[in-house]
Amino acid sequence: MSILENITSSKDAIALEDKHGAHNYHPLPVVLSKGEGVYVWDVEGKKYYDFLSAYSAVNQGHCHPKIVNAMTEQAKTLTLTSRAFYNDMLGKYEKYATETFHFDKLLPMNTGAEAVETALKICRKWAYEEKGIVENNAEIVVCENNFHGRTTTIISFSNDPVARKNFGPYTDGFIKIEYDNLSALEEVLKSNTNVAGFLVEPIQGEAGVYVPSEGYLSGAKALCEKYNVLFIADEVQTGIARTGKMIAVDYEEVKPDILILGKALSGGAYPVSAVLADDRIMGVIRPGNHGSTFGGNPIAAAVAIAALEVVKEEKLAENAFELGELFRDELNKFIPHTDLVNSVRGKGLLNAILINDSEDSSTAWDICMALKENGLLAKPTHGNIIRFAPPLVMTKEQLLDCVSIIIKTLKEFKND
Ligand code: IF1
Repeated sequence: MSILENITSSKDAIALEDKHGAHNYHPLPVVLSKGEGVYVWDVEGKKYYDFLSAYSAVNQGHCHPKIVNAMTEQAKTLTLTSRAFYNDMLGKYEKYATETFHFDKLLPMNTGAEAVETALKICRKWAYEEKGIVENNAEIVVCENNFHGRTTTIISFSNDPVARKNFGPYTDGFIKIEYDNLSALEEVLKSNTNVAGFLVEPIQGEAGVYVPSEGYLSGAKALCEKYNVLFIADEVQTGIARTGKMIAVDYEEVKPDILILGKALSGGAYPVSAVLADDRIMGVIRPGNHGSTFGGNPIAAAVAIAALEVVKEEKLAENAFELGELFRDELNKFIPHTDLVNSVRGKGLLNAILINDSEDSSTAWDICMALKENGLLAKPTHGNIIRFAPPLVMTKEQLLDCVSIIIKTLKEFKND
């Protein structure tokens, strides 16, 4: 009998994972077995609004028929060739995506972290071969409280002890500065001629949905141009219409030198990530420099085309913009009437509320548990911040229903 047949309860499923799986997450105690649009169902059949969207990977909604159809049709035809040979889907995807985001070239990868690593490698190689920095001396500027993935190099420049400690020795060549601080960036670019690039999240997601000051991104890009440094935008979480624009840097009309995409590039159906750049930068990559077994596979290509078409056809960026404004307006009307929430912040449908309690309190978690009971799934980021990121296909009525669930839950919450 297949193992799948005897998961009859959430309790069973949790026990299986607990016994057989590495404990690298602490999930909310809910076991999901079905997803459709903005809804997910647990093993017992309870229905929830999904207000996390798998960390902004399911922007197009769960199991979007167009994306699922593209995936299943391709899966029945040709799944993987490796890049040892050409396939008939990759070129189509590369053309569609480079025209969508206005770049000359795309390098296809699978996870966000792989795409970040790819961008770091391209930046360093450009620094040595085009900028003329002495080999092995390139520095890349990053921001405090960044999150760019979990590889050894990426956590080398993290300041989150839980993500970093006991994974050394660490990779050299990174300089950390304060986020949303242009003079700190100018200071380091003025005093260090070995800087190759500046890697930044247009909104810091995991840090707690920190939206930088107006003008920060355009100011940073201008400084990068002034000092011949590559502006590298990590839009893995903020991209693909999540913040109310196709990519978040569009708010300041900034064109990154290197653009990193992932998560909703596939609508959450399949691991697809990508690095985009113009020829003057991507041209440093030659055969044998970089790759991956699954990077650019036919299923990924078919899924990504469909996922991007859905974003355009269903005007998801416009919807995220409007519903985000509505969401923050409604919560800002409520916040003066509660001492549980200090503020709400975000752009489009990437938002978070700040809970009025210490970082190490369980209040944010307890509120998420109460939200779960009331049919809405969300999870705290750091300590006292709860991220709210529903699929972008949400309707106004559904959003207002979610707002009433959140307000009802906060009103009833007993912080004992
Ligand atoms: C976890 C959140 C964290 C990302 C940005 C690259 C990556 C991510 C801006 C790497 C991934 C995920 C990873 C997941 C939790 C989630 C996350 F902010 F989205 F909530 F951790 F910060 N750049 N973010 O946000 O992409 O390799 O995961 O495909 O690792 O716990 P990935």
